[in-house]
Amino acid sequence: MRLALVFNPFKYKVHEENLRVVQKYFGMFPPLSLAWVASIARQAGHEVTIIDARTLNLSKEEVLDRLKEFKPDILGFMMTTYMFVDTLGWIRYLKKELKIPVVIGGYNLRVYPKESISHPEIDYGVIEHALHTVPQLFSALEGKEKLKEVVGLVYKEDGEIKLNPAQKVDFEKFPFPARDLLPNDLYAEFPTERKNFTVMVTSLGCSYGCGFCEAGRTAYNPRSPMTVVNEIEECYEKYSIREIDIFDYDFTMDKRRTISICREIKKRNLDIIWACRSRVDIDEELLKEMSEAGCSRIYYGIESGSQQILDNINKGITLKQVEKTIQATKELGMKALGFFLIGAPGENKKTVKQTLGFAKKLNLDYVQFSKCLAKPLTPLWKQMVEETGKDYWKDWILGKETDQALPRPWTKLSNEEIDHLAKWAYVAYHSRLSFLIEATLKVKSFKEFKRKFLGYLEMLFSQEKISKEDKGFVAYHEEPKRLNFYRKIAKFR
Ligand code: B12
Repeated sequence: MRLALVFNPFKYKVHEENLRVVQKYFGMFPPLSLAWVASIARQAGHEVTIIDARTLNLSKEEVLDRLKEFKPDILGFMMTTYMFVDTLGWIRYLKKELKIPVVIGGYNLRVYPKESISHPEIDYGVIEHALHTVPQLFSALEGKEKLKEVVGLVYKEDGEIKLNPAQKVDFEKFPFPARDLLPNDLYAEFPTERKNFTVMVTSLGCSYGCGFCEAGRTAYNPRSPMTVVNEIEECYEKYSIREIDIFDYDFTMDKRRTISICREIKKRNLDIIWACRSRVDIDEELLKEMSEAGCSRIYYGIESGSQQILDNINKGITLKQVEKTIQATKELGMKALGFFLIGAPGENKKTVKQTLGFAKKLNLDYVQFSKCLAKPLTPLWKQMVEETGKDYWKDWILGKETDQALPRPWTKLSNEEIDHLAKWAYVAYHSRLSFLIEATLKVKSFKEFKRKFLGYLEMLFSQEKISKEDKGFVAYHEEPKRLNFYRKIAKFR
């Protein structure tokens, strides 16, 4: 079979947790989920292409031209809950033109499998991982198996939507993502220092139970240190990658595994810098190993400067732990980023002030103030659905709901106040003279300076007062020249 995977651009949403300007400058990331699907399908003997229309800034028509050239038998898309409608628009257009089956997968399928494929343009849905499902589905489409035997599939038969439950997978068994199908030199994120840049995932799941997170209490499924470093080495050798952001929910969850990975990176002498996400309850021994292995940034889930709020969201950390870990991180020469929530359960103006004050005291290199949201599968969402009897996200997937800011019954702050406070926190944090001087001195290239300076100006002068729809939204691209080159090649190929 010939499979074409399309990663479509997505617009800013009013219901988003980030402010528009933050979303715009976030970065250009590789469509990693699709790269996993591609390598799994290839391993099973199929031909695959990935069209990263978001990064290449391709229109629907341009993607259609490329698809006509590739001549796929089946089209595939990755679905998140929030961008479902954008992707559905692309599916509608391409399906109408190409008239071939469409398969979707991605996180949203875990939450709303049947609703997701209820749209007539979508034929199949992979509920969880592609590892067993995709090879089996393709074999069924080739007439070698029956659809009812394909594990983890949701499909249509005799006018009915049928669901075959998924099987557990061993993440260790996944092949490396097919980065050879991606324009690796176009990717970057806001704090990137080196090129080429990529993202990696080395473990699935998280055993903690934070109230705002959908990954809470899901089975921890790590890849072995050797496999992780083999993938890093492949990135280094084959794709000239020199910076990696590890997107695991909590990369330091298993201290021994993390230390083994660090030691293996050092042993292989890979001149690579990397970033990861971590809880703050880790120790100096681990931080030292990470710093020696090239870790240059750690993104910490700090969430709040109020102990009461931390307890309300079941974070299981103390403000003292935060201070100690951030100080140790910085002393070891790594940059520290803090993720904060605005509008968490019990939040008021005073606790937001405490959060901003705490962030300033920590003097973090980067901060992100996200608006707390009842995301599907989170405890906050479960509570909201139970109390109101209404599931906004389900209706959104079914096309019955518009994009809107959702109620936050757990705080007395209004949505407008939360928008305003998030914006105020960003401006106040970044406008300190000491921060501006320090940040400028740490900048390593003109490109990095330009990106950060433009982002700062936009944050100051063109942020909307409250979040609103933005139909003309385009994500920031720091490589317009190279992008044009790729687009030209695409045209003449
Ligand atoms: C890397 C990443 C990104 C990258 C790349 C996205 C991509 N398409 O690969 C970037 C930064 C671009 C990104 C963007 C966004 N992301 Co993201 N992302 C991730 C992250 C950290 C890792 C994905 C990954 O590789 N996981 C490991 C692989 C093995 O698992 P997987 O992704 O689930 O993929 C498997 C299956 O789902 C399935 N599958 C997935 N897609 C497809 C497609 C087909 C055709 C098939 C057959 C199967 C299939 O097979 C895969 C292999 O087994 C996850 C969190 C996580 N740790 O998983 C969030 C996550 C998926 N992202 C999320 C969100 C919200 C977003 C954004 C909306 C954020 C934003 N505001 O911009 C956008 C939307 C992008 C879009 N087009 O919809 C949410 C989704 C929640 C939800 N309910 O839908 C997650 C779970 C993070 C979170 N905790 O909030 N993301």
